[in-house]
Amino acid sequence: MDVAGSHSDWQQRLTNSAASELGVPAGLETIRQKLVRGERLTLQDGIRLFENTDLPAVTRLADLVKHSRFADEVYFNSNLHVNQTNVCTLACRFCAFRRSKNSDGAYALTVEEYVARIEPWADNIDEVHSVGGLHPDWDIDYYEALFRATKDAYPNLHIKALTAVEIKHIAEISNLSIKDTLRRLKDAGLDSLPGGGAEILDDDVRDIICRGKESSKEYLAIHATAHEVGLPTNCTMLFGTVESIEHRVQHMIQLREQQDRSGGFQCFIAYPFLPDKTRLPEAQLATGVEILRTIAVSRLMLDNIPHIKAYRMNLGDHIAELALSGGADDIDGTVGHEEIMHEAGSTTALDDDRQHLASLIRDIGGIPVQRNTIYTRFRRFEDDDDRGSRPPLSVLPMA
Ligand code: V47
Repeated sequence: MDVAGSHSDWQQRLTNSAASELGVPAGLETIRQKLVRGERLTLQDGIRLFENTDLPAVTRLADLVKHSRFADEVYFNSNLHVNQTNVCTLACRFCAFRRSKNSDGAYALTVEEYVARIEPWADNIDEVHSVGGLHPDWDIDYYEALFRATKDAYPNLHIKALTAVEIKHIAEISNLSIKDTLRRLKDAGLDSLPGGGAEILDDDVRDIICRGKESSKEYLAIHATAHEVGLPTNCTMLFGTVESIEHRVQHMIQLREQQDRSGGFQCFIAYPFLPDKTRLPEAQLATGVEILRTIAVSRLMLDNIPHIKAYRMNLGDHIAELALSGGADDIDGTVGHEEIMHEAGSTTALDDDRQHLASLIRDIGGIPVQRNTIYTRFRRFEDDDDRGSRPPLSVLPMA
């Protein structure tokens, strides 16, 4: 699977661009030259970018690469998040969302309840994004029924669901291989996998922040298998817990190498740890500068993952906007309902207003373009594209 697009086209534009007029400081000149020559950045380059205190220079380089690929366009989609359960057999220390099965606030949606959650939004969305806890009693039968019922009710809806560790859990309790699990879920209607759960791809760090979760190798292997069976996926990084800068760069390099092998990552999302109601008092937490630098470095390191998402449900509108000027090209979707980041302290407004997303994008000089989940259909968003005034994107002819 190749979602990376034509490397040579954007690389050529980058080479031809006015990069040399940018006034890149001496410390970054070698890296700029490598980018212009289309050379891969190394671990040391990544660390040097992180250690460079000239944030505008780093974000300018990232913005240059973003513009070489996508010019002024910035992408978003119309989607809804529905979490099928918060019951989880794991207890990751960074997670404020999970509950034990019989505790206050624990819930597990029936298939009917899940489908009913979508109903009020169905005319305005083309993607449902669903992740949840590792429910001790749900095997593949529940998820097959869930996806079948969803597709029966909303055939045009793209189902992006289940993180790698959920796939592992379903496979284990259903006595199936990862590949058979993914194949069966795909047959039932699953269209792609979100990127959650990568955290930091280092098993010592994982042992501190999410003991018992899938290993780094397993995260990559499950995504590779998804790519193999024809399911595109996203990938993520949770930063600002206990990891070092080197861990972050190594994380990006591992994703880059996996992408070389299996090619199905569509986008990368880096989000900082939000600490409310979590159990990680030793977390470093990331400042605004650190967040912007991390997203910019990801654009520069991940030369084979086309899209870099600034997830406003985690970052908030202000930082998300700035990230769009520093390497990110995507602001995710309308979302509608969100629990994971809001339980942990996010105050980002929950709305389904495409006008609002478009205005954030225009604010940084971008052209808002509505995309579908797998970035194969695009439509410029116009001022009169009011919420609810058009059929869902999936049934519109694309320009
Ligand atoms: O896997 C959990 C993270 C992820 C916290 O693929 C936290 O398009 C910060 O992955 N602070 C779920 N982060 C969200 C996710 C995602 C979101 C939007 C789009 C896509 C996509 C993926 O949230 C979890 C975990 O890594 N998370 N708790 C927290 N306290």
